[in-house]
Amino acid sequence: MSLKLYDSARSGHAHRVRLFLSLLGLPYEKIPVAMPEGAHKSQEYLKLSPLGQVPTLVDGKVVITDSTAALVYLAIRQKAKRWLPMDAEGAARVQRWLSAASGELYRGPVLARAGRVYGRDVDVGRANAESLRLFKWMQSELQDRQWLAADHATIADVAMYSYVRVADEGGLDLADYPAILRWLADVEALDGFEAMPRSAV
Ligand SMILES: N[C@@H](CCC(=O)N[C@@H](CS)C(=O)NCC(=O)O)C(=O)O
Repeated sequence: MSLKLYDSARSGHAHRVRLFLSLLGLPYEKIPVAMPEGAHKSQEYLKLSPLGQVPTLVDGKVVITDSTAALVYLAIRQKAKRWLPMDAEGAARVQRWLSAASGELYRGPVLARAGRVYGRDVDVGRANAESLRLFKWMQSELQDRQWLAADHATIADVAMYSYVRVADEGGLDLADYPAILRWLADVEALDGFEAMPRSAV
């Protein structure tokens, strides 16, 4: 098996990549990284991922240490244009959401959850405000369209899904955003969908 994923079950960043591998039906070897024990900062793992982050995707000699980069890599590797349109406008529309996944989503729902679930020292007010801004934007985008970046599912939807699904673990309520709830259900109905594990809060 040439694909290996250095993984952590409750990491939404890792789940994004597991979800896409599953949607593509690609076999891979899963290598758990024991984050609570600090395995992601071990000398051995830092040789692979210099920032000591999970996930890392390895394909033979190719090492990819970022979840959205891994989605792009897999889509192009599989020539899966459906998941990553290659025309200028289509690619830019997808990239907008990959940026949001590492930007607004991270500063909002990801940090809100990290504070509640992992006891990380976060500015809760700021994370909540960022989340509100993101959810309002997603709600308005998804009101008139089924998917975030195209008229079909793309890696934009895969990148945004995992942490929005578990937003409640960060104390965030999606009840006021029916279009987001409908979109989550649409992602979950895709062939090959794999669920994001929940944490006890
Ligand atoms: N930009 C990276 C961020 C990944 C990330 O922040 N992973 C967390 C686990 S959910 C991590 O490894 N944190 C440890 C650290 O940043 O030192 C990606 O998208 O893969």
